[in-house]
Amino acid sequence: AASASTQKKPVVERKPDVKYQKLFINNEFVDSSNRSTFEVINPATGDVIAEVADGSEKDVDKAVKAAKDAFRLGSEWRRMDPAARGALLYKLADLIERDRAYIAALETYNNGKPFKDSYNVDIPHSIAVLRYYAGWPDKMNGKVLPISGDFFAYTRREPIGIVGQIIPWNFPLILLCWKIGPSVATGCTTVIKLDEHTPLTGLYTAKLIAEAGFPPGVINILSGDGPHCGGSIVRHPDVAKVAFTGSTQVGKIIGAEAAKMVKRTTLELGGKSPNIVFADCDLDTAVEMSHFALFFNQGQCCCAGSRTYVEEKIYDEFVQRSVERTKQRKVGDPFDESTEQGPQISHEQMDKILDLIDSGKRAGAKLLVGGERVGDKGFFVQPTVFCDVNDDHRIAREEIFGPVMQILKFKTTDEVIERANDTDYGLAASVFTKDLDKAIVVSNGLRAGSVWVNTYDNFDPVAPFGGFKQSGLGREKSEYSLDSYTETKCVTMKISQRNS
Ligand code: TXE
Repeated sequence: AASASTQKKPVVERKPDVKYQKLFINNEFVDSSNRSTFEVINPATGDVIAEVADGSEKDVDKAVKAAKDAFRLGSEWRRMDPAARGALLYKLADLIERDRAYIAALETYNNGKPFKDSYNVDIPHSIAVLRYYAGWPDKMNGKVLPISGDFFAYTRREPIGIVGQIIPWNFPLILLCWKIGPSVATGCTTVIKLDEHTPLTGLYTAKLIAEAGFPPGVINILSGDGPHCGGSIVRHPDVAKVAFTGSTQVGKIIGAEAAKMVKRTTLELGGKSPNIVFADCDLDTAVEMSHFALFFNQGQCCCAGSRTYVEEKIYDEFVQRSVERTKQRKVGDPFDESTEQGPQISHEQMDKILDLIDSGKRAGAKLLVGGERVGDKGFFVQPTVFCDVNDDHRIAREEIFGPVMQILKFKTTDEVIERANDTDYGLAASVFTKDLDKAIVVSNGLRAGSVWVNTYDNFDPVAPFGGFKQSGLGREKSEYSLDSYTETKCVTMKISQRNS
């Protein structure tokens, strides 16, 4: 890799060409069966930037058929050596790396996240995730079992089959890679639906999937709406497993629908993650990381640290420093190098956030900075901080999914653990302290799938991610994710004589 000093700055295309707008089925781009399309909006301006094919139930049938053909016994995919499946993922990662500047620009153009985040976080993390999964196919061993009697028994980890996957708009490329990585590594075939707000980088990646040499039908990528296109995937009888990332509300609908056919299901849903700051922390780190934990990605993170519990002794100073930091946060054109915060994804999301801010004000929480829309073009919201928030305020209970920080005061360790756990969610949590014992005791007491200590949002591919309680079902990334894409088969054979 080039060193920082020799690395060339990318040439940033502020209006990247939108090259692919159709459904990707069997390695070909096709119109939707009824030729209908929907508009894709640039959230920084509100302008239409593309018309994209609107996948219908018929298109889902077509895509599932392609995935089914690719999964037939004796097919190129089923006969492929495991290591060759890994090589395809490495190749895809290399192609994304080759086109990093273009894909990062397209992600920013469509999603509104700052280009420096698309380029330095979203694209490199997507590549790392694909490379992580690329190493797995030839390392998933079965076992020979010490069975009693004259038998020989072994297990095999077989692909579940055709997988249906549905992703949201907050990390379009990253979540595509989180989904196709384990599917390909385990030898499944997939039909994945992109979010209707952000289909552009996924459709471009489709082109790279064909270029990498994946056999037709192994990965099919659809654009389309939730209830019809997404719902048809979930209900399709040939889809054996559903993997969904999105709201808890929709996750419950999908889980219930999938359960009717005993489909395997993984759900990665919402959160209201507690971030606990003890008086004995390194305050500079805690202020900066708490700010990052909430405001990163315009606050649109399922694991956003959206309940900041601060110990009484340092509460006033923490509040004051957090407000100062938030006042410096630069909001604006996501293509500007100095921008830290772009627009929210849609008018609807912006309205939801402003409504929750209002509820906070009305409930009596103290608004210290922000609280309004920025300008009247695009969907920008001011970085906002509330202090003196109570546990029963809506802003302390509901997922805001925007740049709105809630600071709450606590006195004792037992009290804060109990309050942190008093929620239907359980996705993530964090602890800031220099006391090792406290860090471990509190981490172990928190009912959340990820706990970060003196840091936040570490998303290394080796680490599992997923929720306790209503934040989800199952784990993504890491070796744990492979279990939900495989079935364990046990083959038992009668033999004439078993010896030790
Ligand atoms: O999510 P939806 P929305 C939360 C966040 C946000 C709220 C609403 O709080 O404010 O959800 O966002 C597809 N059958 N998160 O409305 O509706 C849909 O097309 C099948 C947290 O955008 O859950 C899209 O592809 N699919 C979350 C995906 O579900 C359906 C990220 C997500 O959309 C469907 C996003 C249906 N009936 C929002 N209805 C996270 N966990 O990070 C919708 N979809």
